[in-house]
Amino acid sequence: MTRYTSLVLTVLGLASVLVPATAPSCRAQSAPEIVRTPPPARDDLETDANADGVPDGWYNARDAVIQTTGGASGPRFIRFECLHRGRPARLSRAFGIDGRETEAIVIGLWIRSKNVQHGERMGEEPSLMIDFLGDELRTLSRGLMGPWTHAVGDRWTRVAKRIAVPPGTHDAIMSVGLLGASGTLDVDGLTFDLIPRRPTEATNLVVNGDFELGDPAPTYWVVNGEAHRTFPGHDSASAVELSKSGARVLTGLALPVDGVTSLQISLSAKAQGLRGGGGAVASFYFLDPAGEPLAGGGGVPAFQWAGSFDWRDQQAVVRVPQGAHRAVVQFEKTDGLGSIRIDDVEVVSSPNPELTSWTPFHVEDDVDDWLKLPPSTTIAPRSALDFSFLHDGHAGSKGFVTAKDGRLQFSRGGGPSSSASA
Ligand SMILES: [Ca+2]
Ligand SMILES: [Ca+2]
Ligand SMILES: [Ca+2]
Repeated sequence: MTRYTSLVLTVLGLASVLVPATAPSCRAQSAPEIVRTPPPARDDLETDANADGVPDGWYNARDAVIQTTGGASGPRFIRFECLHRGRPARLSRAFGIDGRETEAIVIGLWIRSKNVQHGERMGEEPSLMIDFLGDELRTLSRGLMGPWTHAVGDRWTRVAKRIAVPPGTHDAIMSVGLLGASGTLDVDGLTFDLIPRRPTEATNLVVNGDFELGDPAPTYWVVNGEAHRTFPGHDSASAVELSKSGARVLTGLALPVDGVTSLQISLSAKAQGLRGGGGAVASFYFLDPAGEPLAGGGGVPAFQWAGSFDWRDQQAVVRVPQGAHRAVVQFEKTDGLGSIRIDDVEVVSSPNPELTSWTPFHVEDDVDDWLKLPPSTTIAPRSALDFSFLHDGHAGSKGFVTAKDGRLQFSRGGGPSSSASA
């Protein structure tokens, strides 16, 4: 059975759950609207009051067993265990979402996996899918998390994703599990945040500066040299960690910096055993309107870190050079000694943060268009602006590198090589 058919069957099976027995088979125009329960803010999978072996609120369990110790959030969690590829180990949950009021749902969960082998068909991989249903339970769109493969090991890993909700949505059906892969997948501590359909202004030019979004690589960041999200973060679930030599993360600021005098960067950092002479650095790189690095192309340092220290808040102001159009902020570890964790990154224009206030996620172009970098012959190989590691082969054959849905892509289609998204 393909993933698609199995989902259709799931949906059909659910029709009886979602449509009350007394309702006519079609949603009558005059009938009062049925408001279904929204998802809980969090579900730690701790309760099985009716002792049916399935966490309360969930159904459609297959090869899913409640474990009573060792959870990521409270002792209990769900283990999917399956020896045979093609057998869809899973668990499902349905809830109401009013797409007129909710523009997105942020789903977070703790996962870990062992001995995972893909199923024989496409899509038979550990993942989470959520279908948004409109009138007459018609599927309007599907959101996906995962597949969780090599990037997730047998340590609890936090994944979280912002998934757009179509305006006509009434209900959502979610399934999580191995979904056709063999091996073991553990799941705990789900959170559901409904984002209201209301524009919210922000002055922070960094998207996902708190590193809470990631699946598991941090969304909206370019990751290189085995930089990765780590848990816990600074008063939060997640931060980013650089430990190997050459590990770096970078992101383009959401808006152009023409007319901006200076940029103020603030963040929290925690280090362990860094080299004395500055084992890790935070820098800005500035690009002209053609996407070329400004004269010299070198980074403008904001922080240099050395030694060991507990979480501390830091702030610096960096002048925007003449002719700069775009800016990239980058954290890099220059050698293999020690490690550094970074969280709560905020970059605002200085002295007036309001100068570059914007509405994240609302103006499609703001997010999907940033970091469009034309090919350059002047970028030093292996420097921060050398994006060649994103190229699959003939550089430029698929268009410029751009961002879409939080991942880097080529403007003429196709994703970057695995090093960018893994
Ligand atoms: Ca739990
Ligand atoms: Ca139960
Ligand atoms: Ca964080």
